[in-house]
Amino acid sequence: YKSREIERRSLDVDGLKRSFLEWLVYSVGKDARAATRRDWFHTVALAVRDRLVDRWMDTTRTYYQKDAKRVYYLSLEFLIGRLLSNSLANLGITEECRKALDQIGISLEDVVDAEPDAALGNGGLGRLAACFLDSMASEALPGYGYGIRYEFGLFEQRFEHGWQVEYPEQWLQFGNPWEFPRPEVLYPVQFYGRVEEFRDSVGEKAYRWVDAERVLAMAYDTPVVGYGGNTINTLRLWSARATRDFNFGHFNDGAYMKAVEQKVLSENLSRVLYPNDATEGGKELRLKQEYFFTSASLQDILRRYLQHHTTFDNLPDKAAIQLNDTHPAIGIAELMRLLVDQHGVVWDKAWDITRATFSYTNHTLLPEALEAWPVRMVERVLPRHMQIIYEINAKFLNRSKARAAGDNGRLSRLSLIDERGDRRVRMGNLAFLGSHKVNGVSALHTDLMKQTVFADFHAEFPDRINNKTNGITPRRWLHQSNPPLAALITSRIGQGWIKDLPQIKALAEKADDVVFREEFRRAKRKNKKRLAAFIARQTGIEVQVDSLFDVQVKRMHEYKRQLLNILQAIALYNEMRDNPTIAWVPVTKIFAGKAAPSYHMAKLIIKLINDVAKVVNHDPSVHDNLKIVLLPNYNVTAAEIIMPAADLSEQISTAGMEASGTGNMKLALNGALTIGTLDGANVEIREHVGEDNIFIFGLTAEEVNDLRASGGFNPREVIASNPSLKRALDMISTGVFSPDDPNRYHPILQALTDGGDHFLVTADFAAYCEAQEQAMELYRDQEEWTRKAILNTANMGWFSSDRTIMEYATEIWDVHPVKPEHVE
Ligand code: 26Q
Repeated sequence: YKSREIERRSLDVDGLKRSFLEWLVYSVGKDARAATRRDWFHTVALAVRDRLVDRWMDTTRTYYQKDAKRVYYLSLEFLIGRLLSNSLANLGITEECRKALDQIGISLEDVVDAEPDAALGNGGLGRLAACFLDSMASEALPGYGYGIRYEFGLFEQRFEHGWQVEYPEQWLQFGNPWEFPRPEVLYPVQFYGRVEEFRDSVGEKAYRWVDAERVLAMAYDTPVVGYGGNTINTLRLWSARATRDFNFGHFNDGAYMKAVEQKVLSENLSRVLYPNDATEGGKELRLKQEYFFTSASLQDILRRYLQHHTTFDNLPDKAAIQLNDTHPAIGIAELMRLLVDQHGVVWDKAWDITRATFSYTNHTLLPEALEAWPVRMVERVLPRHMQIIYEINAKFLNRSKARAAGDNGRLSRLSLIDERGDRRVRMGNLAFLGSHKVNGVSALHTDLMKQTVFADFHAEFPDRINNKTNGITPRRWLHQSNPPLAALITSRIGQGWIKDLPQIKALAEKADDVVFREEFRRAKRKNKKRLAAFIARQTGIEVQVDSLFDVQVKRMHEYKRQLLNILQAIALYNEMRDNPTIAWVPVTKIFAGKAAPSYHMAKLIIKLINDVAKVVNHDPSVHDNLKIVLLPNYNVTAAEIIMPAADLSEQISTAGMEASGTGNMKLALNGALTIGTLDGANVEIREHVGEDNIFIFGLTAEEVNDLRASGGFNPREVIASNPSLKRALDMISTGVFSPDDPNRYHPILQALTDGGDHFLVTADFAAYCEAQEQAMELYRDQEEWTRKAILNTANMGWFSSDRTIMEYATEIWDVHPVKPEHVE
């Protein structure tokens, strides 16, 4: 046994190779001749997993023995992507693994490519949660992720005749080698039923939730490997299981089949991720998902706490719970219920404990995206929670009344219940009130929170709102995804930057070094070739590697203004055709992103981009100087190929609408120059990279606000006075891009004109085109472009999620690094 254990831990080429061959035969059940790529992926993943387990258990045991304060990151989304190359890189055994596979005649890249992309999230919010897991483990913070183990991740996007079509994403189809099912970690979660009042042992009024339906939450654990492999934390995802209580009692025929059917249906709870990254108004299943995973997580957190404690007085000293948006905000009422109803804590004490334990991150100001559940639904699905919310609200409004004298609107705005129309529970207000800290995700966004959605709460609790500008993990987003640039950087400044990104600043002085610039360009070119091959494989479009790669990759949303980008592409197309003798800078416009399945306008913009691409890409008169590509099925895996290859990063949201953005950071870190508005974290990116190294254009958030307030903006006038914009819109409206259906884009044109152009596409068009021209002009001067690209990479150190997570740790959680004690 001893030698076998050592073999399972061995990190050298020989040990790895022996492990692979053993796993292939005895666990995957194939011999090397019959094994498919997928078999090899499972083989390698299981062998690598062996190398994690000891250190994983050491980490968990150390936290337990020290009774360390833990942070629990509650999120309905974890967009983690593939884990094999991540685990190898963080363990530092990528090359050993490559050699071991080489000796068997297998390519590591092929094996890595056989892993499905774990897409348990929509976009920025879910990917941020994944970056935070990486940073917590790399900073040795005792951090746990809690979420749902969706059977179906975010849908697979295909284009059929240029239209988005959604297919189920079956990432678990062939099994998941990274997860450990924990069938013994099982918690009951209830729904429906009613509340009974009774007198407790000392004659006080008390409540119990009865006649409810029950579902079980079963845990699946995935190890989260920190850089260097010393800390290995846990991501615990819950899966819905039917209770077995239908085995008790007997049924007549019909009732039996109905009962079984009920049980089967209850497992639908964890079936699928909601694909909306903004709003999914009032869907009961979504509310049930939110409560399901929140309740299971809180039960688990309390169970762990009670291993060392007998009262709840010290809960806030041992557990910090972070709410990733309002999606788990029902947890505030649930913790109150668990403390008061289940554990007999008195209300006021329970409230103090709850507030000291929770904190809340807001990710959006869009009014339509703020969760507000109908009171009627909450009453029915979670009757006891509705009572608790009323109680919290009554006590709060009573206290605030004194100070709200003379201002009736203020009290109704502070209320947890929106009384206008059908009554709704404002989850943002609940999250704010139940937390000791509330944060925004960029400096501008945090300021706007104070001025808009939470203005009244900010007046009431002036110390509660704080900023935590987002970040990205340099491990996945530079070290793993950009090997040529990572190697170049390490060759000049060592590898300290991987764990301490601000060290990358040392590259700045190399921006003036011709040789370094040449090498930097060569790395970028390698990445562009890889992306060009990927584009050809995915779309059949051939692009010029030396053209300017102009990249906009993100969810499709009107506020992100892919429409502005494609309109500029049409204008550029026209100029190129009008002036065929000019030596144009060749441009490749690369788009990628999914639209929510019910978001018709976003889907129509996808179709427009595909239609424009078809015309432009086949027009010989532009001499291949312009290509337009819309890549299907954007996900983390595609992002890892796209980010390193970009020259220009499109961050062009209507100012005031993008809370932060994180793709902007990935692109700038990989040496793309940003063209963008002063929105979200773009503002801070400009401050760090310097205004000479970024293309800023357009209205500011304040100007947008004023313009809308004054009502003094007429898009028709703007269009009439800008011939190139007018021409582009006329081409769309006359069916140049949709000869089969000339009226197809009427809704888009309508929104830009009679609709009042809510996202100010026409208002920013001229400024945007000017900034684009500056970018193309600069690109002619490759030395100057490269210099600025290097300065972007060199100045992005602050945007590491390690910095972000340490700010949360010290300023919100009071959680400290705990180094695992490894035992032999
Ligand atoms: C809500 C209710 C019902 C169904 C779905 C949802 C839902 C799901 C996902 C609402 C919002 C989201 C995701 C939001 C999101 O990704 N926001 C982005 O968060 C990033 C990280 O902070 C920011 O960088 C982006 O600016 C912000 O748009």
